[in-house]
Amino acid sequence: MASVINLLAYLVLAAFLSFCFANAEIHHHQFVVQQTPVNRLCRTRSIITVNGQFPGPTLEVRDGDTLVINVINAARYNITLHWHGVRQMRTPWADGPEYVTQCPIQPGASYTYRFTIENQEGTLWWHAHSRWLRATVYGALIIYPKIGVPYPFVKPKHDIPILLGEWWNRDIISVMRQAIFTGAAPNVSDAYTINGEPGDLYPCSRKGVKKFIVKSGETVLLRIINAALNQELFFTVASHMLTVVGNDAAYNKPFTTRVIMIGPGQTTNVLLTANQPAGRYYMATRAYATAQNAAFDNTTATAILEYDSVSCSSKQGAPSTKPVLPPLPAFNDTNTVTAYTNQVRSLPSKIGKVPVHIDESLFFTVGLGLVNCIPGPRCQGPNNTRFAASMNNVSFVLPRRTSLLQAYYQNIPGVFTTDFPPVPPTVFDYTGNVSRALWQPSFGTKLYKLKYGSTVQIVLQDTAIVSTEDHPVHLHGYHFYVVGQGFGNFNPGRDTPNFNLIDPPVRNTINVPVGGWAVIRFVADNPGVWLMHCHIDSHLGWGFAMSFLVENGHGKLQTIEAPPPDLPRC
Ligand SMILES: *[C@@H]1O[C@H](CO)[C@@H](O)[C@H](O)[C@H]1NC(C)=O
Ligand SMILES: *[C@@H]1O[C@H](CO)[C@@H](O)[C@H](O)[C@H]1NC(C)=O
Ligand SMILES: *[C@@H]1O[C@H](CO)[C@@H](O)[C@H](O)[C@H]1NC(C)=O
Ligand SMILES: *[C@@H]1O[C@H](CO)[C@@H](O)[C@H](O)[C@H]1NC(C)=O
Ligand SMILES: *[C@@H]1O[C@H](CO)[C@@H](O)[C@H](O)[C@H]1NC(C)=O
Ligand SMILES: *[C@@H]1O[C@H](CO)[C@@H](O)[C@H](O)[C@H]1NC(C)=O
Ligand SMILES: *[C@@H]1O[C@H](CO)[C@@H](O)[C@H](O)[C@H]1NC(C)=O
Ligand SMILES: [Cu+2]
Repeated sequence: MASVINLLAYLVLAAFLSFCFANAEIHHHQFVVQQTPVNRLCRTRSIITVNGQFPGPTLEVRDGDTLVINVINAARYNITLHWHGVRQMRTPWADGPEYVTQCPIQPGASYTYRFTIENQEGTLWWHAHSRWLRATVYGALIIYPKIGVPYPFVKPKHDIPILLGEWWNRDIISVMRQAIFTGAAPNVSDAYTINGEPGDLYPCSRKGVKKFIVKSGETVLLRIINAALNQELFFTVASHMLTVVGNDAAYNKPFTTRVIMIGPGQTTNVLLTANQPAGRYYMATRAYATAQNAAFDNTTATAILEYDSVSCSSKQGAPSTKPVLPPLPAFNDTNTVTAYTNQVRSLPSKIGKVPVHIDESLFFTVGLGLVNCIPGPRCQGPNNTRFAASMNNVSFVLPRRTSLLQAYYQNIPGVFTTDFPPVPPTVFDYTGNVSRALWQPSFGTKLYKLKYGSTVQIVLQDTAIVSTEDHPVHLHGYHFYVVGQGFGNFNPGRDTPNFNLIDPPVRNTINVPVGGWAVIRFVADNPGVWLMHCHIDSHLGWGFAMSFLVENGHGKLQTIEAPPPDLPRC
């Protein structure tokens, strides 16, 4: 009898396993990084692309699938690719940030990224993680639910990926090099783009304007990705309400809004129902800029949402109607941003358990700094300085000899230290009038070590050094719960009791409010070296980063996999 039951149990288990694995697919792709001529804003210039496409190829997978992406570098720059928001459980070798988890893929070389999507659904994206190359090297990564698993909302008729970007008339590496040379802020972009096109409010852009066709009455899913290099953005669609259903590959309780704000690195999934009179409506995006006295690109990119009945009649010779331009908030409208942000609540049934007991309580100040220098061409920051940025006053310096992960895995000494401070080295009025004596950060390659499985809370506190500013802070290898947010200095006595432990947003990139703070929690259940940084690339270049070193736990499932044989060498 017992053996019959055992046999039955075995058969059920076998059927279950084969059901699970039969559904998981392995997707092979070849990504050739190359120079590609494109024409924008009345001029042709050669940009770096993947497979000649701008934006790059869209990857479409299901939860549980494996991606095998062979990257061939046929361009003249070092490059790496990052799969933004993918947890990379035990596969930190495939994460991508240059000199953090790998050495760059040099011109003529190749590397194969191999990773599995584990328990993630929604919109993510991929981009270069090597100097500023992500300005043009990026694409969408769409993760559908497993076969038979429904969305927690009405199934959209189709998906429209919307990639917001930034365009420079000059070669992006020259823009970066000039900023590195002078120490001043980099030149701002010349245009924003929607799926690679600036839209018809810019010169010479009418022909390329992106058009998205919808049928009257249908509901579509816009998968909005902010791929801009240095700019947080507002996004809206004329006359249509947006129903927000997901952020950074996590579902939220649906709510409607006219406008969203999205930081670089973030994604927002919104449902849009074509319930307006048949016509043509602009989608528009422009800056949310919070730094004081800082230049920003004040232009507006557009694309067109077009009802199909209008497309048909214009094909038959009827004059096409001029699209309606929607209003957008003022560039510094933080009230609108706060009201929007406060509406985001996750779907508790989809997010697992929010950590309540905290093992590691960390407090990181984040923001800019200035380094004094001798007046001259390399000292063009404000009042004889060069710009810097830091977390807990440490401006992050990347190693050059090898990557942090390789140094850790192979026990190479002298590449990093593990003394990143858990709290600010100096306590001061972070968002007040900060003494000039505190503005110059220290420099180092400091990691913070976490035990496998520890529960972590980080208070991210903006500072007023140089200027307060809204910073999109991204953590690699994890998503986290955003349990609180506010303005001014974080006050544990006042603010902790107000934490949301019921339905906090789940994200991989959090906009730390201008002159304020955000508190995140996560469980350190993914061993490896994981970069945390501002997703504004100019701030990252100035040192706004740190890394966690998460130790292995017990057994194979809690241990980093061996490095792939083709891992690039420095
Ligand atoms: C940056 O802008 C300045 C002023 O407009 C211009 O002179 C310079 O050539 C620009 N540099 C680059 C690299 O675009
Ligand atoms: C930005 O441009 C708009 C017009 O598009 C203008 O009204 C506004 O004053 C500009 N703002 C800044 C700060 O330049
Ligand atoms: C936004 O900027 C305008 C100047 O363009 C200024 O008059 C206004 O006070 C600013 N608003 C906020 C909330 O900072
Ligand atoms: C630079 O100096 C001027 C004049 O002293 C001052 O008004 C300004 O605030 C200073 N800027 C910075 C960023 O320190
Ligand atoms: C900020 O503090 C400095 C001295 O540390 C003082 O000279 C300055 O007036 C203060 N500024 C404001 C706006 O309070
Ligand atoms: C950062 O460190 C530098 C160098 O030790 C020091 O001069 C500065 O006051 C520190 N600033 C803060 C905010 O801790
Ligand atoms: C490209 O990467 C190699 C290996 O790390 C390095 O030696 C070289 O300096 C890099 N080139 C540039 C331009 O950064
Ligand atoms: Cu930043």
